[in-house]
Amino acid sequence: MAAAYDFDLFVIGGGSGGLAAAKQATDLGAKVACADFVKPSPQGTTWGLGGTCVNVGCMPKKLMHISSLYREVQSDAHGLGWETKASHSWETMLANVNNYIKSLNWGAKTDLRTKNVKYYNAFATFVDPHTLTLDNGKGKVETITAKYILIACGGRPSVPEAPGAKECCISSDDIFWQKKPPGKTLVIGASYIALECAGFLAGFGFDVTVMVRSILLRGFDQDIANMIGTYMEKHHCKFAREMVPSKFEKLPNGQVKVFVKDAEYGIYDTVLLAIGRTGCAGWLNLEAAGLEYNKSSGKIVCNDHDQTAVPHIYAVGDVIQDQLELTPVAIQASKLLCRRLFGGATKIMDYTDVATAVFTPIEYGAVGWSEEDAKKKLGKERVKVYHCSAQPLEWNLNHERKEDMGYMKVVVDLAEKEKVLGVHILGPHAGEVIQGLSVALKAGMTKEHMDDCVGIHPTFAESYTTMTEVKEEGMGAPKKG
Ligand code: FAD
Ligand code: NA7
Repeated sequence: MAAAYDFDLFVIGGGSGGLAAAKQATDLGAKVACADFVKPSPQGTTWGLGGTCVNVGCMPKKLMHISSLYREVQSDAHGLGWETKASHSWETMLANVNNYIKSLNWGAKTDLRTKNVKYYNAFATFVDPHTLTLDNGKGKVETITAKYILIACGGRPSVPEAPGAKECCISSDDIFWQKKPPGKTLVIGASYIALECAGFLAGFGFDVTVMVRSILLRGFDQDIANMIGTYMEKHHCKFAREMVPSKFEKLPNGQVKVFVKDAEYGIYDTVLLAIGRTGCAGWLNLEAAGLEYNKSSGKIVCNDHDQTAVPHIYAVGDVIQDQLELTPVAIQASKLLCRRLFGGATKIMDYTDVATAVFTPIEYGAVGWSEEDAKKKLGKERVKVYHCSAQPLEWNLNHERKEDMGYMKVVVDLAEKEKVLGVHILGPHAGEVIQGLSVALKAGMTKEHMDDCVGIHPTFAESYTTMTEVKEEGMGAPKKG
């Protein structure tokens, strides 16, 4: 008897979530296909298989961040006896980063072929709840059916209403592929993509200003957000506070004139928008599947089993409403979903206490609640905050860094034997440090566990094992731990 559907699972989107789902499902014996198609950015940038993380997100961002840190590392090295200072080539970095990304695109495609996942380089839209059309953009249109459909189409950078924004500005979809050095740059937005991009551009020596509408790093611990701002300001990055652009105009020489309240604010070689991201659900003709989505966020509501309002249609990753937009989150949710669909498993995604890092020039790693969150959720009386400042050893010998400080904060619940609710670290390799602490936090660590732990000397992170100072209400960072 012929199968009722062409595929057991059809995945829309070959990014972090989609590829993980396709591979997990096929490993469990399902007949799987995946469509990935990249619509060019308004500036015409496009890329290969692998989604945001690989092409225009985590990977190029982290490589450029690491590259930019070498400026400070060289200055530290000077204090340790090294004489020379090297110069940086945007063009060389870009060519090498782009070639590396292309190798990842190739690897992703080979992976699908090896695992017998049918890959369509085509744009998918719904015809009915079990049927999709696949348009390869070159005249080939196919129709397929699937028992289960997984929407993993991610999101794209939002564009503000201000006239000229679309024509004059670039976004994170462009900067990692832009062959020309960006020059004098205005970054608009103050969340982590904005600050990370501003940070690495300033690190390369470009003249960079960040235009901030309200606060830095909304949703993150605000003491630390402000310390990042102070550090970046000291390290070659300017901030224009409480401002939004009202208009953009392209000048004949290609530069962009930026207006605030319709008065000229400045002229820039590059204006980079990083004002958040919009889900791509609006592209899928979801109405044909009987599925609704949030028209302003472009996202889909799912239950805790990743299931949409149409039971055989699921969604994971950045396209889900009100969830963390992070690669490992999309991957984990996808794998667990496919194990439930095809492997008889029952475990669902746990979105709590997911560790994250902000790769600003001084890195920030966090897991669990911020001080603000903890006090809002439990009340001020129940929350105690330990903190300390510490200086990485190598900064001590660099006279330009005498004032630079790292910082750590541990938020605990007084009603639960000082169970740790949140850990925050600001300093070198914060992402690496917080990853280990996130396991401990997940396992129910208390402050006593931290105190009982013997530190590794001399490291920056050892300060976690010796924290005694309690943060009083309204207190800033202590001078030195
Ligand atoms: P995506 O990876 O975006 O994949 C979706 C794919 O579907 C895309 O290829 C898209 O073109 C395709 N598609 C869309 N519609 C269709 C359609 N109709 N038919 C076919 N294909 C379609 N996360 C971290 O964990 N750490 C970081 O350091 C980090 N840094 C970031 C830096 C930047 C600048 C950005 C933008 C993001 C960063 N992220 C980071 C977030 C991370 O990249 C995303 O959370 C992750 O890629 C989401 O995966 P996804 O599978 O949901 O979607
Ligand atoms: P976020 O986290 O959504 O933050 C958006 C930032 O842009 C934030 O600072 C906003 O300021 C600011 N914003 C939003 N709209 C505007 C307008 N119209 N004008 C000026 N500034 C604005 O975005 P990101 O891009 O950093 O990250 C998105 C996700 O992608 C993130 O979770 C990653 O995991 C991947 P506000 O604080 O609202 O005043």
